Amino acid sequence: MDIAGTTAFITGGASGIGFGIAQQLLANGARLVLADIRQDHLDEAKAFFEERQQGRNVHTIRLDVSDRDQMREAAKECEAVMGGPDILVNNAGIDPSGPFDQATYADWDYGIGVNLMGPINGIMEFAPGMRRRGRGGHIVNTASLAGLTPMPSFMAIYAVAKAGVITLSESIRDSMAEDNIGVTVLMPGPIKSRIHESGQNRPERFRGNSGFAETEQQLAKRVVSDTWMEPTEVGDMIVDAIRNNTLYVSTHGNWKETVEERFKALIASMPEAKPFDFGATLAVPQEES
Ligand code: NAI
Ligand code: GGE
Repeated sequence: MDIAGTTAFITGGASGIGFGIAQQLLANGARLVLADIRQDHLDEAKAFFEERQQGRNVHTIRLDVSDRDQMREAAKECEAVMGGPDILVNNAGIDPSGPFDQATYADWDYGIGVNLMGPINGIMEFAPGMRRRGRGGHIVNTASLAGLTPMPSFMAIYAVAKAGVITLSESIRDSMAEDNIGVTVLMPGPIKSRIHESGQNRPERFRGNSGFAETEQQLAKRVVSDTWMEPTEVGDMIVDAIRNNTLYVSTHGNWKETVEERFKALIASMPEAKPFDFGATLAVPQEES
C-alpha cells in the first residue's frame, strides 16, 4: 500500500521502537496518532515533531492498551481528529521478567494484559472501523525474537505473550486480506529504547503483590548498549513491510541457530502422517435446518 496521505495509530508511539516507526511513517507522508501510557513520553514526542514544524500532523492520546474502554475511546478520538487510521501499530509493551518461582498472578496479568491483550484489544477496537471505511490498510504487531527462540524461565511471561502476538498476526491474515488490510509481525532483537523503565509503566491495577519488584529495580539501572539497533532503522524496515505487505520482519540474525534447532526438534517429534477424516473427528455438529 501507499503510505502518503494515510493516518497511523501507534501504541507505545512516544518512545523507542514505536517512536522510530512514527518518525519514518511521518517522513513518508503519514499523519500520526501517538498513544502512550506515559504523558512525559507523549509531551517529549510532541515537542520533537513541533520543533520540526510537524506538530499539526501529530496528535497524542494517553492510553493504557490493557484497558479496553480506553482503547475504544482512542479509536473514536483518532477517527474524529485525524481520520482513520489506515495503519494500526500495536507496539506498546513492557519487560515483565523475573524469577519464575516468584511470579504472582499480578505479574502474569500485567505481562499478558499489556503485551498480548494489548494487541488483541487494538485489533478488536480498530479493525471494524478499518474494514467499514473500505480503504484497506495495514496492521503491524510488535512481538519479539523472544517469541520464537527458546527462552529461559526468567522470561517465561514475556515469551508466552510474544509467541501469542506472532500466532495472532499469522492467524488473522486471511480475514484481514478480505478487506485489503495487510498484516506484519515485527520480531526485533535488541533495540535502543527505554524498556528498562518498564517498572514505571506498570498500570495501577497490576501493582501490589508483584514478585518481581526487585527485578524491576535492577532493570531500571540497566544502560542502553551502543551495539543495539537504532529505532529509526526498525522504522525503515516497517515502512518497507507495509508497502510490500511482508508478514515477518526480523531485525537480527543472531537467533537463527536456536530457532532452527527448535523447529528441527519439533519436526523430528512428528510421526509418519496417516490419512484421517478431518470432518468426522473435529467438525462442529451441524444444526438441523
Ligand atoms: P520503550 O519503553 O522505549 O517504548 C514503549 C512505549 O510504550 C513507552 O513509551 C511506554 O510508555 C509505552 N507503554 C508501556 N506500557 C503501555 C501501556 N500499557 N499502554 C500504552 N503504552 C504503554 O520500549 P521499546 O523497547 O521501544 O518497546 C516497544 C515494543 O518493542 C514492546 O512491545 C517490546 O516488547 C518490543 N521489543 C523491544 C525490544 C528492544 O530491544 N527494545 C526487542 C524486541 C521487542
Ligand atoms: C532491550 O531490552 C529487552 C528487554 O528488556 C526484554 C526483551 C527484549 C529486549 C527483546 O524482546 C529480546 C531481545 O532481543 O528478548 C530477548 C532477551 C534475552 C535473550 C533473547 C531475547 O530475544 C531473542
